[in-house]
Amino acid sequence: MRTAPRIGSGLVGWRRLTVVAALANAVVLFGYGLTRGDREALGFAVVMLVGVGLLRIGSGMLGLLVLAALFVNIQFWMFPAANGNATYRVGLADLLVPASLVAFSLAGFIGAVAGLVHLRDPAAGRGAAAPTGILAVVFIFTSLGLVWAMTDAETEVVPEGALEVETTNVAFVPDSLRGTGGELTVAVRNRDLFWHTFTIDALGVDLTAPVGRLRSVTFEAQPGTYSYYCRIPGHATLGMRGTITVR
Ligand SMILES: [Cu+2]
Repeated sequence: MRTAPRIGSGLVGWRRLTVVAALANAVVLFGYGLTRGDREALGFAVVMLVGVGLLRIGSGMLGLLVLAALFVNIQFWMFPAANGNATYRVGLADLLVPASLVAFSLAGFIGAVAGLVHLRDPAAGRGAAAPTGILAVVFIFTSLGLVWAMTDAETEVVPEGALEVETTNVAFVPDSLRGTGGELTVAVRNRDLFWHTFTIDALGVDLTAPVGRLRSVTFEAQPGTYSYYCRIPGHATLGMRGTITVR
């Protein structure tokens, strides 16, 4: 029997597709995390590699389950961002990074699910896995490319008189805002790879800001001090909170 090329630790078929997709995701996440100083991207890259390591344990079921869950998670957060960024003509990195993560995660998810279905046969998908993976990646890039090509570029500007906040490395900058009572507008620019929200429970404010995008919200506020935070699980705990003082 011919030995398969040693990509993905000598795995073949669906398992190799899963590993190649996970490694491709890890490379993108590490690259983005290191260049932008994005801790969350680095964390995701590490978890991806842990998932690949788990494939070596027993039948590999745990690894396939963990990787399938990670791929779904990335799809869930990245697809709207990739699609939105294709529409809004943001910088190339903010377009290509989410797009490639979505593409690799779709390929990886197919590999992981097929690997789970054929759990007893680790060599399953020997002929089908590579073309399937390539098709998945081509499909995503073609769809997003069409969205990009068929929509007019729109620029996002900070509304007149708005208070500006940036989200960077899972933190609000600045973490304190001042405004005068009545109608207030806050513009939030997301500089991270993951979604954030600008949420003020007391005022019913809940703005979501996708990757690399600017979003603004206008609301009424009586004089007082209000706290704002990001409601994405874990972000407020990591320090994503601030206060707005209204005079
Ligand atoms: Cu957040």
